[in-house]
Amino acid sequence: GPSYNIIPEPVRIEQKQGMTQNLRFDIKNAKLDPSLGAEGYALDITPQGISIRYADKRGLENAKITILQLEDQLGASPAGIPCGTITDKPAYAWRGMMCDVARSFMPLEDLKKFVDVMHFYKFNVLHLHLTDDQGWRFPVPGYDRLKTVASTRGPGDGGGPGWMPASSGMYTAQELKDLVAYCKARGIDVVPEIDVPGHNQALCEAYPELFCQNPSADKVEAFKQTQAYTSKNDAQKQELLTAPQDVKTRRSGGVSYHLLCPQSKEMWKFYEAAVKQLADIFPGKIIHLGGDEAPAERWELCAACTEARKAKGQKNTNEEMRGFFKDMTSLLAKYGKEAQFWFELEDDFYQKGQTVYTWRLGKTPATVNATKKAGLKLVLTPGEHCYLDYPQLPGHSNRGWMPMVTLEKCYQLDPTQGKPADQVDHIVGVHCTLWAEQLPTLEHTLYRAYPRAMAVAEKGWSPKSAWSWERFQQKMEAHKKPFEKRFGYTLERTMDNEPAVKP
Ligand code: NAG
Repeated sequence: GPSYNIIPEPVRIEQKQGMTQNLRFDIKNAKLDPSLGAEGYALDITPQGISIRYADKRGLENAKITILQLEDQLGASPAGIPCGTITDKPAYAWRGMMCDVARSFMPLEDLKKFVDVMHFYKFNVLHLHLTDDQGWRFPVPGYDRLKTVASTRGPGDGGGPGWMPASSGMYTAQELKDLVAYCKARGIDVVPEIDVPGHNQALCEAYPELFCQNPSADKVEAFKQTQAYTSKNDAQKQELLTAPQDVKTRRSGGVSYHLLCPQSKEMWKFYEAAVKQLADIFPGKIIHLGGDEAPAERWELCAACTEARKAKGQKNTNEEMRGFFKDMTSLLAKYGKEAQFWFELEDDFYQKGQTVYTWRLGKTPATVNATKKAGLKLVLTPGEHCYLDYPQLPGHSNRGWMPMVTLEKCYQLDPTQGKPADQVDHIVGVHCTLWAEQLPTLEHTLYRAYPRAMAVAEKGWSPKSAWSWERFQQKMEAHKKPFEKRFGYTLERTMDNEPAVKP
């Protein structure tokens, strides 16, 4: 029968005779044992207390978390919990959560609370989405308008879908270094993201010269005759032809047409300074470059881009995108960093060996195959299971368009994709997103993040043989009370206890 209420479920549990009320351990007696495998640990739970073996620094952290969860269980059953041994290590090396501090700024203290909870479920990557249309959140020396212009956003237009409370704020470099240290102490890596070449209206308001400039009147007239233009609605038509000098930090969700101009020297100078700054703050190897949702109409229209495509023999804007990603990747390499991207299925934008994320609804099976063929590594963030900004209970707001992602739907994530191991050996792990257009505070974010992230955590950690939806639900129920005590935050999700989005 059920023994330990541990999420994610350990690889192996051997129950022994007897019960214990004694979960004490002496960290000085913990034994290093690399044979347990990366991040692995083993616990011997006896009436005399617990002894620990661990494979590495993270393994020791994981052992401590498991013991905390056992303490919670003992708290609920004072007669004792069963004796036994636990031998454990993660199925996947990458278990991440993305926090979108660009759409809604989150003060450092709140970010640390977000980290505390993800740590409790053995996530090991914090992905910070630091820039987007709605805000720029870290300083770059010499570019003061990032703070005075790009880090401030007014409230969204009107109520209903697309409406967002105002949000302003920028971290100092020192605050971000504090966060990195806080995460490091808990075995968590931090991956910063700067989204290029789209998703950048905040930057555009501050520094319009980094973006494609308006095309000539002739070109605009000709463009107006094309299907690409006539098929758009009036608002889209207007946005598309707005001069970068008139673009404002975006106050709704959606996709911006304004792209960085790969032909702008100032643009490369700016990103060199930005990458240098990120390299100074974040010791990890990775910088996520976004790369999602960058409609290419303005590259098509831009005189400088058109000329450059011709000169370089690029047949179209897809080839231009590939070239741009390659140049950005080289810029990162100068600072010892590797690029990651949100995968856009339609096109072959990436360099062999790079890591991309599958995210688009319905696209994951095809993406798994395409990335395997292209020699890419893959992080699983399918919208159907891992987009935790989506509603979790029928009756919760879907913001006008979002699909329902119930806890059970999250638990249905299968990182093996039901395929033979050699077809999915490029999958490095699982990742949740908390896009924050409609998540203005930590409270809103945690409400949507949990308990669903616990399901994703189990799928990233536990082997298939240890998965059980029935058991998972029981364990989640058992976590509710102690979770509230630990984090001062409820795991109850009802029809009407979601915090409202207020101005
Ligand atoms: C996606 C956008 C994201 C947005 C989210 C809302 C990606 C890679 N891009 O379309 O900017 O916040 O939807 O769920 O997810």
